[in-house]
Amino acid sequence: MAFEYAPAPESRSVVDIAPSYGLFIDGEFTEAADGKVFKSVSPSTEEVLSEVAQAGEADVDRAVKAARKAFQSWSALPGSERAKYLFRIARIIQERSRELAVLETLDNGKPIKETRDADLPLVAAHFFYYAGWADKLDHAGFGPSPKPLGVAGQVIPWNFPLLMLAWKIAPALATGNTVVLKPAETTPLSALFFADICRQAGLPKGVVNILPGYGDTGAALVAHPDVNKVAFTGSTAVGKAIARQVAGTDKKLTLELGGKGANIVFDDAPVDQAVEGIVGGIFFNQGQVCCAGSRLLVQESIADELLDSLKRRLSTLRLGDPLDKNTDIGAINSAEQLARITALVETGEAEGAERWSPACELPSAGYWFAPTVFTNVTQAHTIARDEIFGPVLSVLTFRTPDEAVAKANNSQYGLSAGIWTEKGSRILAVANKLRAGVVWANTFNKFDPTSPFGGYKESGFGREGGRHGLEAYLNV
Ligand code: TXE
Repeated sequence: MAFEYAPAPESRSVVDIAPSYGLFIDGEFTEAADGKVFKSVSPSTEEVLSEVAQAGEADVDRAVKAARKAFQSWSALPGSERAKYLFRIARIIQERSRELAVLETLDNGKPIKETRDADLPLVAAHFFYYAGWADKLDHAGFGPSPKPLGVAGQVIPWNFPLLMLAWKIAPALATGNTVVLKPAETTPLSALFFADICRQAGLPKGVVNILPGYGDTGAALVAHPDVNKVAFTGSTAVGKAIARQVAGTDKKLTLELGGKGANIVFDDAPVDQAVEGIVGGIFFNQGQVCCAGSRLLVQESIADELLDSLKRRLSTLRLGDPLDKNTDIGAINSAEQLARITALVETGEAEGAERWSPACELPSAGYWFAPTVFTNVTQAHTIARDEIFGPVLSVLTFRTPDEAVAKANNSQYGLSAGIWTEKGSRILAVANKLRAGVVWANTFNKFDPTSPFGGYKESGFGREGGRHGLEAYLNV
């Protein structure tokens, strides 16, 4: 989209970032027992934003004990009372959404346009939605008086820090559980800001505890004997390790893991609309989205025309300062993620796929990757199979609907898919054959708290969102 004017960038002075943050345990910010800290860095500038306490085993134990103690009174509250807290949290998120959007953009690197218009409204919507369930659990179809599980240990990734927190915390609290949550090591700040919102909302102490740290903190939380429920979103490798860790215990588990979504464009699709959907499908959040449409399957007869339009459209995208309201493509979240993307793209070239990017200048500091399209891709190529988790689209072609379905399903993953066609009957026929938890038709990457989200195959199990999302936190 071409812009006719350039409004001033959103200023980082909108939000106060403290030079250091503690762990949030039992309603208080506190140092780690062993005094360890780590730095949170802005991926668009490599500037240190803040120093954050790093939780160790002793802190995990303290937080789980606080959550256990709080569980007694929190779970005994009438649902209507728990709802009031959730509504209050949702309202404060709305009131402070400018601060939160800027903070999230600084810590994550994603464009302010996205945090402002997608992440933050969805975060608030999630708390409103589950607040509405808190006093209706007896009528949710789970039988009489479903009971909360106890203490939920939740581990989240860095691609949607606050939204993943909302997906985990809102249903847990609505159902009467208490929470210990570990944010990702590269994006702890919005979770700590949320801790402050819990205080502002008067949430009883210990109901929500936030423990920044690395993978070992997450592993200690998962291993804690007094955690009743583990909810994880992250890589398939770590998800499998957690499943092994939890096996043989009585902990309930939900896993939301990687994906390799197919965006299927039939020859009768409206090309301009499809191009927008393809761009949003893979370049939203720099492609660091588990349900990204990272494989474009286009019907052979329109492949040339569609690719021409797509390349023209990609040439208009603006990459750069994520705080600039005109920016479409922000920074990659970390040096590690940039290295993973770069390695997979090099593999794609080495295996013979054809690489294309629009002309674009990358800033000298920070972690950046230009939007990239691979053509001449076959199903044997690594870039057609592995999750890249970056702004990289692999294009394959097909001739018949059956071939499209077979190619789309030829994946270890099964999280998302998209279908572009004018024919309603084809949408239904194809959608029913796709082994994916979410199938969009003539749109992509649309989210709603009422809608359950989750995977088939190695994309994980359990559903988050909607009525189904309650089940993961209840004994029914
Ligand atoms: O994931 P990790 P990373 C995919 C994506 C990406 C790759 C690696 O393909 O390129 O994973 O990303 C915590 N026990 N996704 O390394 O390590 C960790 O601290 C408990 C898809 O960032 O899985 C962080 O909080 N916790 C994905 C969280 O797990 C552990 C989103 C995710 O980190 C742990 C992110 C352990 N042993 C990456 N080890 C999606 N589904 O959206 C790490 N963690």
